[in-house]
Amino acid sequence: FGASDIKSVEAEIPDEQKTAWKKHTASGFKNKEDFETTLARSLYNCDEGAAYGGTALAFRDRLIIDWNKTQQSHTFADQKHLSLEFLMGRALDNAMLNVGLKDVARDLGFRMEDVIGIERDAALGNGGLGRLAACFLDSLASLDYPAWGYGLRYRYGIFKQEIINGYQVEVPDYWLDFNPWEFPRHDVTVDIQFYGNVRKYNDDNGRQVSVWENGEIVTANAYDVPIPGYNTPTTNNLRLWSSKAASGEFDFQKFNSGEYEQSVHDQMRAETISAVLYPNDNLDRGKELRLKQQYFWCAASLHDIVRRFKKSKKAWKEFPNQIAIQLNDTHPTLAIPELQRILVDNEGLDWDTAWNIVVNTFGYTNHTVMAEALEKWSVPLIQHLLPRHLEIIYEINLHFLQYVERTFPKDRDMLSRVSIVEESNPKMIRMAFLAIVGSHKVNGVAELHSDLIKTTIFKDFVKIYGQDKFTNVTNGITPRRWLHQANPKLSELIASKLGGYDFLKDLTLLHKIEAYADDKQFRKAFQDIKYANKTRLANYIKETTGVSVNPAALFDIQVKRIHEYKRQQLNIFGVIHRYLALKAMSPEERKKMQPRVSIFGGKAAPGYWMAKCIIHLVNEVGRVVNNDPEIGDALKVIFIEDYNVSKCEIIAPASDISEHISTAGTEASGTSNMKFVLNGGLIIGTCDGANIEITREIGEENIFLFGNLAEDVEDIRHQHTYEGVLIDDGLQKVFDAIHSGMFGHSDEFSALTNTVVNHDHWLTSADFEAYCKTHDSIDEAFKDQEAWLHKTILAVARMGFFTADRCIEEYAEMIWNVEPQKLKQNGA
Ligand code: NBY
Repeated sequence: FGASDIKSVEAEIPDEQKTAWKKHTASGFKNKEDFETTLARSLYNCDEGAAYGGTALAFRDRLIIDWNKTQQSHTFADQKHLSLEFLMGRALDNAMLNVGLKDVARDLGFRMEDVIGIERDAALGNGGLGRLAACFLDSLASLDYPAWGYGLRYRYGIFKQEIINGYQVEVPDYWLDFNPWEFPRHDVTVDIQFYGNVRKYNDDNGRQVSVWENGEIVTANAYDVPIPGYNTPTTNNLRLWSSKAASGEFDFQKFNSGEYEQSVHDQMRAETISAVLYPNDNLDRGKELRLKQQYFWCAASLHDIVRRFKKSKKAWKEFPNQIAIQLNDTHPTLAIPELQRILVDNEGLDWDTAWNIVVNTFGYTNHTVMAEALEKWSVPLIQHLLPRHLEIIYEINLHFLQYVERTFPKDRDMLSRVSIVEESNPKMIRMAFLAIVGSHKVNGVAELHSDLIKTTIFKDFVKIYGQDKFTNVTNGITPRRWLHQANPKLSELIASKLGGYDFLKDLTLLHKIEAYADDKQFRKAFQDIKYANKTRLANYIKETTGVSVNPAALFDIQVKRIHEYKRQQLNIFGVIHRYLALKAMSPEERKKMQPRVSIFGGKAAPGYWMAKCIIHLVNEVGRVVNNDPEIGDALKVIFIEDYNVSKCEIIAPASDISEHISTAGTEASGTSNMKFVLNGGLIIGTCDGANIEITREIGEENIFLFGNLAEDVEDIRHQHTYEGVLIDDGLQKVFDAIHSGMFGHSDEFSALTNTVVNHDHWLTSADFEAYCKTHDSIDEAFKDQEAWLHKTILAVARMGFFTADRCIEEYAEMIWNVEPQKLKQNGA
């Protein structure tokens, strides 16, 4: 927190509080002076900001002890998670929960929520992919797996979203002012090379050797973040790399020869590499700086991994038995040619031996089938930035294509279809293909998605490698953060029936609350908790938007990145449809309607025009509807600004219905669907991603599914192309209302309506009627609160499968071949 964020509270602190402070801080600070010097303030002049600082530092010190023990005991064998994104959210609450001292912290005399609320989110990610990485870290530590995460220490995380006059405005997220959760490791640095040239010579044995030289050097500095497991001393490590200009003699020479300005300029150029998180989700932009980030982080991480392995003095062939590296999407794919380069060029292994090690080390997780999101890099760009890697990629491709040719001698087209090098102008490297060729396992993130990758984008690779290389690990979420931390009262209610909190480590135990689905008292308690959570969200909405919403209304929530494939436009068109219907009713009829609050939240990538139009429309509809005296509580439309992890912790427990309505076949899995159901909300969704497995687990009578199926989407798109789009009657009325200027100048939204009329790639019209009807049946169902509660309780009871712990166990068994390593109590 910056000094300016802290309102200094001069008032005397009550005596009990001073005592509590002293008692508590005793675990983290030697004495009052120690505390004061750490925080540079008087103990008796302490506001929430200082309370946060003190508490965080105290808990951090607790973590360090277990962290050191864990790192000493996990010497060399590790899983490594390479992810460009870790969407961690806040750490303090989680640290207190995992260390089991949350109650102690309550003694401090502050409202814990206020103290916790001071912390800024560590928002080093865009959306589901980054959050998944964070949930996996929590599960790995909680299950005692020796594992490290490797990422980039962005100076600016995902931008902060402000809504000004209904439009999204992006504000930089400078989050590092005060971050007690990271430890700079001044002794851990790696020099990373870019550009330069490749020199070849023959060594004494006549073997050709390649040397990559004369490049520009940037230094990677390590910052470590402790990752505490729940109810275990295991504390793993997240290592984030920060870029700095290399500070070798070279720089001093420059400095001494009077090139002071140049040397400062070099410094800034180097620091740019880890400066900012690219804010695109599911879109590949091909910027040079992004490629630099990728190589910088892959190379630093691999260097670190290899350095640790070499200390073990084991033979190279042991490398894949000691180390498993999981690639979170294709962003870390350069790690594949980089490891090959290290083994061949630096360690002198022959190509095939090295390649065998590489393939057995890596696993690749795919998160999308959408063409626009599949990463490609132009050959001239790679040639310029990483000349030796390009040679290696070509050689990998040569060996691969020779194999394909031998195996499928008659299928000449196959070679160009599967080639890692796309023969376009300029030529492009297809990163997903490189990731498949360089990994021993490839997985999708939900059953439908894993099937789709095998039958569409990676079909040929299934022919080449066989079915066994391709597998599925359906995503999950950590119940520690997403149930216990976000919804402590529900967690407590469940614990009261299950005789404790074991379910937080074995979520399948939840099935035991099925027995209470018909229990009057339990239902009442469950309902009261939902109402309290909705009230908390209503208060937050009032504070931040000024709009009053009734907690008794049906809360209908869609929060996620804004994307056409996720179809927030379908939702807002549906809301307009409802508004028009309400307007056409008599006041008596309107009174009979189920009151609703439609809540939206999510960021649009700054360059994604259509997504920004959707945000604008939601805000304009809200402005009109919320101020329409005829409508009152019957409908409210809210856009929650700057949706992020910590806001999700307030939002997820407060839904009656949440929306997961992507065009079938486009949402790889989705994970917020799991969060909402686990917190006692039902969902409206398409047959897409993990919705399908959620339906299988909780029962189709407990979910509202609608819309065309994935297998029919292509045919419908074809129809659109050849016969034009048929606009649904109800949707036409919505478009007419928009065109009439009801929600402001209609030009502002013409892109949104035109795209539906012209090709409707996302099937907004084709699914519209079914969508609206399903919402009508939700209104009906909600009226019978007892039946509704029955459904929600059963749904919660059956969500055990969707814990991230289960994912980690599946990865460990199918892909990494590793076992947990429990710390002995004495820490040995
Ligand atoms: O990953 C999401 C999927 O859309 C979602 O269905 C799935 O549940 C989740 C976890 O598996 N993907 C996602 O969040 N992707 C990104 O955020 C992302 C970020 C950057 C880039 C691509 C995708 N990029 O190319 O820069």
